[in-house]
Amino acid sequence: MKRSSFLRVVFLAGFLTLLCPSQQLRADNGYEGWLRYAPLKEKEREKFGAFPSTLVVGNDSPLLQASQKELIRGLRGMLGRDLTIEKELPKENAVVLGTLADLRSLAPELHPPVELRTDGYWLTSRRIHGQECIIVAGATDRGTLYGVFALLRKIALAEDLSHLQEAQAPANPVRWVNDWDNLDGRIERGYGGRSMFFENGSVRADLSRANDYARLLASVSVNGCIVNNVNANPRVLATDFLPQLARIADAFRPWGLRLGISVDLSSTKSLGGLDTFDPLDPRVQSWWKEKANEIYRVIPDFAGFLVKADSEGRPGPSSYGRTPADAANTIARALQPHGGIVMYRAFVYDHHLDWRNPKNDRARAAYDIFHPLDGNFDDNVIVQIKHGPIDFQVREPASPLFGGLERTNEAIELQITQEYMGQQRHLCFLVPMWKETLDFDMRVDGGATPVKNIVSGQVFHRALGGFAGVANAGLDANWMGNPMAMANLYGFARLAWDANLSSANIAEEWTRLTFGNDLAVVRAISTMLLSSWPTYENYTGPLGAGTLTDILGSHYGPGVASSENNGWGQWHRADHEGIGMDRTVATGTGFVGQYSPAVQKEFETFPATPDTLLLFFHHVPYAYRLKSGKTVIQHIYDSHYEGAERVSQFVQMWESIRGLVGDDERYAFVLAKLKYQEGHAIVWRDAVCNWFLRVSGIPDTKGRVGNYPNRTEAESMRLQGYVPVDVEPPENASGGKAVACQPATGECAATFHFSGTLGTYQVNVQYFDQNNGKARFRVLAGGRLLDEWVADDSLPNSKLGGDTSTRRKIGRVTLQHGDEIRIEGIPDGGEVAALDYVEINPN
Ligand code: GCW
Repeated sequence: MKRSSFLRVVFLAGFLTLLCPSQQLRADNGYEGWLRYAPLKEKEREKFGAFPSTLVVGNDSPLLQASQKELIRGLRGMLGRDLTIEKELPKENAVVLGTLADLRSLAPELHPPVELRTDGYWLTSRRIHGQECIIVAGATDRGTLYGVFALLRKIALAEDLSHLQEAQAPANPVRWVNDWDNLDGRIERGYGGRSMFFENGSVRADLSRANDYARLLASVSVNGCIVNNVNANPRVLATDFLPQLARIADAFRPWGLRLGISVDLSSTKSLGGLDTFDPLDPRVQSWWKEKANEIYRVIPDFAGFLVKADSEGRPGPSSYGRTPADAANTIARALQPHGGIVMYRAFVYDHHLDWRNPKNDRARAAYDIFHPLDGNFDDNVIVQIKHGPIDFQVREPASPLFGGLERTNEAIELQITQEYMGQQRHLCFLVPMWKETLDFDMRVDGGATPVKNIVSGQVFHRALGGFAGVANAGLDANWMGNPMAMANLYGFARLAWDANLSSANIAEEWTRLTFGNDLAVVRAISTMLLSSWPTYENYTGPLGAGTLTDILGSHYGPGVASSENNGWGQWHRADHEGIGMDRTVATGTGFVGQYSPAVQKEFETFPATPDTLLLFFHHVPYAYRLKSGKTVIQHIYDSHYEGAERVSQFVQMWESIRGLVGDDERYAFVLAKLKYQEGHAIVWRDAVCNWFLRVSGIPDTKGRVGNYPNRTEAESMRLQGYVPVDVEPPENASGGKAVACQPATGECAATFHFSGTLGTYQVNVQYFDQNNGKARFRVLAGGRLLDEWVADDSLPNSKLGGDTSTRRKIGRVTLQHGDEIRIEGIPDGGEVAALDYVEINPN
């Protein structure tokens, strides 16, 4: 279905639901995310038999109106109940909704058990004038809205409300998402379709999607959204563009979500007509002041600016010999009178580093640049720090900068969009990874100073700080390209509210809200989620070496050597003797010295360093023995086999809950993704293992690597029309080669004879699904058609290689000795119906 017609269907469905609330019209394509409000089971519903039927709302602000509508919508969906709205306290049980100030005028005797901080809420059940009431009271209107979502969450989780008493407030004042949307409608590192904000250089006419996004974000208490790419287009500040942005802010406002934008620091030149963007030039300073005034005239609750500067080619203060503090303060002073803030990214580094110099280290950059500026930033500036010192790799230590800014506001930047983590095609629940960083104790001045308490402002007594998450949700029906990826958006926001929540808790909560309370479902999905990151790590990058992905291209498939011999600084330094970056003070880049003395002790020596981060901090020979007792090289082999094997179990776990997850559409979608991941994990496994086998020359003690007895290479089959081609790098195809059907040929075939004995087998066809055509494949055995399909996925490459190599699994095939196996390929466009191998495994 085309997107536009699809959206029409979604909105029509929504409209019909409003018209006939009793009818359970469900569009379970993932659009509702964790806000499904699906009818509770009879038994669960009984718990809410005494739930009031009347609603009293304290004031009529837009946020309270949204709160009221949401409560009605949720109760209707889950309990099939409607609420009658009253102005005064009625003579019957009621839900009372409002700010603490509203509550005081209704029932002055009621006080929350603790003082509610900004955005906090209080849920309780109390008698007011003899009537049983459920009270939802917020410190502010926004807090009340969060309270409503919290109450609805409790109902969805079928919690007992009879002794309701909960007062909560967010640990972090800043809980923002960053969306890297370009004004032309593309999203940088977005895997959920095109932008919901922009198209063709303008803000979209229809912003209903942005409104729904704001609702989703508000339900988990996100309070700010940067709507455009950090690689910012100066046009976003143009006078005629601001009213367009104001329309997005309008769509966000009922949900308490404030709009902010990324800005290009050279806007004074490219847009403002000045001949400079020197932050200390008075003309530059007054340009920013006037621009801020102009913004606040159309967006009175504008949140602030996000800045990427002196980074990956973005202009910045270094052009004028100025510091990030100079630049941040200039624009912060423009925003300050209006209450706006500047999020200045610490992701500042030189991507033309000389890789031949063993002392060079990109990981050092943020601390080297920002630590000396501590105390120089204005109070409405927050330094936004990626969680690790490199760039969202599968395993990084906490950035030492968190411990290096005692007199500066900080925020942690987490990447929700799975750029390096399988791009939403692979299941990878990132909450456990984020928690490792949040819980990491920087031991500043010897005390307990975990990252979570630093960014919240608690440790260094900062008034501002918090979380920024790169979300990149798009127009896809399910927002992120995969319903399972929504667990990361949910988890990010829950941690921003309370970083002490456990991964298990968040996984279970999300699963119940998204797929229902069936215990088998909750168990299976939570298990999958919680083991998915270590699994992904296992088949991609080992022991802190970083993701071994193609860092020069898609950041998706394997590309082990791509990080070496270039200036990007994502080096793992693997050669024929060993692997890892020596970052020690004694012999390496000195990066370890950026941590507090207590933390330095954890990383400076081999024996102290945990296995998981060994190669991040040290260069070791392949025969080095880990704490696990394995050698490094055997660990690389074993972990890759274990990881790939584990994904097969995910497929089985998912299949075990068929029929229990509420609807077939999401079930089938996720199953297809998991099956794809199962095949791609093998591509990863083989590429990484073969690369290390070739480079180290040390065989796998278990004899698996380089040894594939059940495979027949396509290049060794009898080829009609197909021609063998080299694949680069060679480890990304079995035997380094594939066969391609050159377009002129029209149709090709590759055949061989089965050499095993009579039995049932599983036939795996490894082919390449390029994104520049829709080739077709047919597989026949002994003249019988086994399977046929169209290679129409949109993987991130048009070439044959690790991004496009895909497995088709054909289960339970009866074969006998001598059967002819024939694969036919019909190319399309630039796609050459390429094949890598066929593997026939006993069932
Ligand atoms: O990891 C890199 C990404 C870039 C991104 C950059 C950043 C927006 O590959 O796409 O640019 O990080 O975080 O600024």
